[in-house]
Amino acid sequence: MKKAAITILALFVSVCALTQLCDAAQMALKLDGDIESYFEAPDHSSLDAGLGSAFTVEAWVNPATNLGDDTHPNEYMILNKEDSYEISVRNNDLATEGSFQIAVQPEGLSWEWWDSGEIVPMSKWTHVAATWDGLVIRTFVNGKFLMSFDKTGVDGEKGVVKDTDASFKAGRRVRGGDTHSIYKGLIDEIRISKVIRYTEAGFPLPKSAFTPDADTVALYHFDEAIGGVVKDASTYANHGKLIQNAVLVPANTPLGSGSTTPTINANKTASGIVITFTGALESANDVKGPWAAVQAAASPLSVKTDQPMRFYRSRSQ
Ligand SMILES: [Ca+2]
Ligand SMILES: [Ca+2]
Repeated sequence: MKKAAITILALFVSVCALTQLCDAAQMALKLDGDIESYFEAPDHSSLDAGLGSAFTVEAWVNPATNLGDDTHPNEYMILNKEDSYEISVRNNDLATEGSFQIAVQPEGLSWEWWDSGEIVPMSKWTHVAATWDGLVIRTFVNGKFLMSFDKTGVDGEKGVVKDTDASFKAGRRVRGGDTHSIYKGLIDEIRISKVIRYTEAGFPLPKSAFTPDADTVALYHFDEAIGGVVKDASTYANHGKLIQNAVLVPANTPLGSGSTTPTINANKTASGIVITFTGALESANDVKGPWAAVQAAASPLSVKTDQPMRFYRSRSQ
């Protein structure tokens, strides 16, 4: 039976490898609300000055809480470029669920929060977005236009985003002390664009991950971190880091039109193993391959142990 045990182990190893190579699982940024953990990318002109007078900021969020408490007197930060722009789940009353809000700081003026009036519910995925065209902020929750606010530059002229050296953060800001604004829950698919993507007509909810275009200055899928680095999918390479306990976890972000991660499992029987799988089954003599499709394989597949060791993996179809 030793041979069977080795086969089972190899099976699991190859499943993990395949998940990374072929079928990036849907993952999201998870923050537990501790004061040291967040996501951060260095300042770059594309994230503030380069936006000029037009941007769209958006993300999928799934807050673990949206109620204020003693350490969260008013807001849970989704993303923040301090003194330039930020969006949050925010309220001014400890007994009231937070709503989607945005602050913009044009050159020469000060911060100001604007409340879309729409609650961002707990334990549920919600798409939030806001645009600014130098004159007016527009807010959207789940594709629905909510409110607009006049936010011009100095003297009512078209404003430009203030340029600072602050890093870009998801999950917290720096202003207001250590515990200020720490987000608790999941954040996914953050996109910053140097263009107005949405109008007051509203828009259909994105059903898959975004593909970067020429106007995308940052796009974080949060599906993979290598050495704690989450890559920016845009051409601007605003890669960021998971700080302290910030992690990526498997998530059910509703971006499901992509390929489904296949599953494979094995159980010992008296004469060998039974492989159950979804997707297409492949096998190889060596874990490095070459891999070949197992012809006419249907799940569950019985494999006897009185034959040379083989490795099995499943691939999405
Ligand atoms: Ca993701
Ligand atoms: Ca800057």
